[in-house]
Amino acid sequence: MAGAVDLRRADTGVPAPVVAALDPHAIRADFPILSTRTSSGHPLVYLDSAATSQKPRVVIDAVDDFYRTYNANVHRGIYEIGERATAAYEAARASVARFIGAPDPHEIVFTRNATEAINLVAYSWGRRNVGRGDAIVLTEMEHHANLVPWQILVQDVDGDLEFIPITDDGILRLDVFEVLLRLRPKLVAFTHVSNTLGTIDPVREMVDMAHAAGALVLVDGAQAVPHLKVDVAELGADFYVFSGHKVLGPMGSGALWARRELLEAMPPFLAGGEMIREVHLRRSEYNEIPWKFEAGTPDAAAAVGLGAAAEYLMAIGMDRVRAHERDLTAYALDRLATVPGIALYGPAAELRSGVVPFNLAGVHPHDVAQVLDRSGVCVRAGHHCTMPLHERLGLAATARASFNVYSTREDVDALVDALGEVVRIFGA
Ligand code: 7TS
Repeated sequence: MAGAVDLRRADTGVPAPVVAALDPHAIRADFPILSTRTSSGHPLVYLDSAATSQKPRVVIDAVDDFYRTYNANVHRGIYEIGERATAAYEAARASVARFIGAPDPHEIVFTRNATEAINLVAYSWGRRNVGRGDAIVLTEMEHHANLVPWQILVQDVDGDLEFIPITDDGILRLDVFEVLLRLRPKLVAFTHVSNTLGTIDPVREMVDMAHAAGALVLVDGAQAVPHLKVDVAELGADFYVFSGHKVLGPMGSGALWARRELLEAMPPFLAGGEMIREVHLRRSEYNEIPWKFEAGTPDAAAAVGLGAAAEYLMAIGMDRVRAHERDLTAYALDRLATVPGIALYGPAAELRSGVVPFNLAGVHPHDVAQVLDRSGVCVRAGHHCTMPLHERLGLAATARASFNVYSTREDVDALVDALGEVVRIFGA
């Protein structure tokens, strides 16, 4: 298959773990949904965590407790529950800051998701700093959320987009990146982890290269924060974004981290209440960061839930999460390689996060997903919001299994068994 790499020959050996092993079976007990059954009576085998993660009880309880015992708007109620809501919202910001190594909680802006965070930067920073003829460098593996906002920006300001290509096994071509940097781009924006191939990109190295060429760097951490220990100070990027719902948090929660000087210099993105200090009929003075970027009533309950998710994962330890997922991914690559007619895409287990895209010869991925669903196995099928990457690999679509801290070898075994059923039905 053009552009595809058959991983059956790849070395999927896993280095000896350097951290105490994590027991996903014990962890599963924290996730109520994982002990449910589908309407066909099968236990739920959830292998679509790259789309959204399941939620542990501490997160569900944090949201529930917000609404049951102290629901009030934040930053305005001069009464007990209003002050409690504000304190919980700001405590969640501090938890998120610690979780991703941000030196100052005021550098964390709550957003609805990664998409909104990227749009915030594209509209606010982008329209001030990118002009006619200026280049922005992206990669061929970006999610549409880290592509379309930049397309709109360069269309508006008459700038240019350039793309770092990938190798056939989904690794960024840093030799080409080096050449693209000679264009002196204003911004380099790339994903920390590919949502389709699982490739873990060398952020620190790319940040150093970009900074040496005078570019700022935005990292899309939507698929990294749930699976790796992320320390934005160590990575050295200028902007880092992620979605709360992929990292065990509620839907509608997410964050932008940026260096204080950048946030202070940026104009507001959305305007209205909350983001102002003083308003007159013809002009206003804006609030301090981060509230300058949080116009209107925020989803405070979701933010509180995200704070609980961050605390939960810090208690487990992200090194252990990574070790578990690396081990499980190696196991999945080995087991899936035994399915007749399967093609696996992406790099070897040690270079990827817990994402395994595949195709069965002669079967459309939507049909694969539908038959798997009959056995309670949830995978995503389609282009996973990476149409240019699929085009690059010469694929119309793929099926994708993706893991999280609660995923087990039994989940992988159930997937492999159900794929056997697909092969029987379609004679692949
Ligand atoms: N960036 C990456 C790398 C992503 O994987 C996603 C969502 C986004 C940005 C956007 O996140 P949102 O929360 O703002 O929508 N990725 C996927 C996926 O792989 N399957 O469903 C959503």
